[in-house]
Amino acid sequence: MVSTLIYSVPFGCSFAAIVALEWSGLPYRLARVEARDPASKQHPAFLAINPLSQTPALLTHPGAPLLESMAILLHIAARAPHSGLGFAQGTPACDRLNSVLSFLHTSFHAAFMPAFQAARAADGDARAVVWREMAVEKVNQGLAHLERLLAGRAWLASDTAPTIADAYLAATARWAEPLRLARLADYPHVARVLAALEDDPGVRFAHAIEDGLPATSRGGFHGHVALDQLAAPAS
Ligand SMILES: N[C@@H](CCC(=O)N[C@@H](CS)C(=O)NCC(=O)O)C(=O)O
Repeated sequence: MVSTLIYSVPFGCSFAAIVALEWSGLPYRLARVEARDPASKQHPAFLAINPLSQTPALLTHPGAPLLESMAILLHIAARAPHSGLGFAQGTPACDRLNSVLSFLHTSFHAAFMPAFQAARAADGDARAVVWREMAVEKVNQGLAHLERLLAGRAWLASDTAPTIADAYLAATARWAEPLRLARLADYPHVARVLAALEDDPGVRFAHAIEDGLPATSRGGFHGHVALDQLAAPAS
């Protein structure tokens, strides 16, 4: 079954799911949401799939939406059991993966939200200063924790190959410098892993997709689908 991932630009955390799909070798299509274009972000077919208007959303089958990054990444890993993207539940490796993923999602991703809020604030909105201060503190705390997790390890949850946790790290840590929240050079283990990820064909593919450039898939990508063509969820 060819699944369809709805991703958004610019800089969506849905980047992680593109990378994971590419690493998995599973067949998939992509549907693009332009987050700064209301016609795209509020497209009725997208809202029918996710009324929150958030990405990622994965149609595992036509009309069968799966929402939330964690659920989507774990679904991809489970559907590609020999990819090394995830591990069997209940094993120590899976416990570490689940723990790292939860941290990345509930603490690290969340740490950036006040900075995005500040970036959208009207000129002169005094709250923006406070929001940015919150983001600087929390993002640096998050990077310091990731630095500890990565000391002496090749990847966040594996020593042999990247997992879905590294895909999510690539999607989120890239926000720190453009938003001027932290310097990655202060976190050498994080910087090392991010540099390795930037060199990875799946990550390069996801960047090319986001940037609208020709993208070379390892084979799973079956092209884009227009939002109009998305199947409505079965009621
Ligand atoms: N809990 C959701 C949050 C996803 C999320 O925040 N996505 C952002 C892009 S990084 C988005 O779609 N934001 C648009 C909005 O909230 O209106 C998940 O983890 O999938």
